Amino acid sequence: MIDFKLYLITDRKLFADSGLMFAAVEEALKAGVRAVQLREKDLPTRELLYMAYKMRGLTAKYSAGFFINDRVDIALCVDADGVHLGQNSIPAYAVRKAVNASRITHHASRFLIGVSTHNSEEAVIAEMEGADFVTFGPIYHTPSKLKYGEPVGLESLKKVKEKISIPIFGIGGIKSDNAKEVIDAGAYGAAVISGILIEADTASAAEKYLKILGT
Ligand code: 3NM
Repeated sequence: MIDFKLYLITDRKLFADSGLMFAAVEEALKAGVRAVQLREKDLPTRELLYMAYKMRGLTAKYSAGFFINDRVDIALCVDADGVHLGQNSIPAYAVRKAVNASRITHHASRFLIGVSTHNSEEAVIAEMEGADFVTFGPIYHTPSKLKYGEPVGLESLKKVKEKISIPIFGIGGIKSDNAKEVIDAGAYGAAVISGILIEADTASAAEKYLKILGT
């Protein structure tokens, strides 16, 4: 069961230092954000682990879900609620097997697996391989177009929605003023970086999304 509609993703490069990022994430949590993904792909392992422990503590304080991008090992180390896999990550079925082996004794709740997808084939495969949810995008142009490719648009979101039954989070350029059309096209929720983290008033930016998406 995915009990959040707004999926906040981190990017420490938007901040002068990581302390400011933690402060912004805390503001968003206070405003009601229920899930955070730590996505700091270029950090050395030990720095990432340290940041992950800290973010786990912060999200736990607000009873929010916590996901680690790509690194299943770090997700398990810090007792995250799940992992978010890319197309080049270990596939979901392999993660599930490893996690079942390591958590069986002390965890009642399911370890959640999200997968980043960019076309319907990837989404169908993610579901078949055991993902609990996918992100699908980029829906709109993002400032970092080179990294994420051309927008896939709302029509392709509608088509993916017809093909899979796990929740789909739209991602890429989703702002509070276009979030409703993403939901209307079939998304369960929205995954957001800049729409929340670059806003001077993080809390009110988060509240705007939550009002549209629901918590
Ligand atoms: N993944 P913003 S788009 C991290 O399409 C990410 O898979 C994407 O940032 C994908 O909310 C994206 O600032 C960037 O547009 C999302």
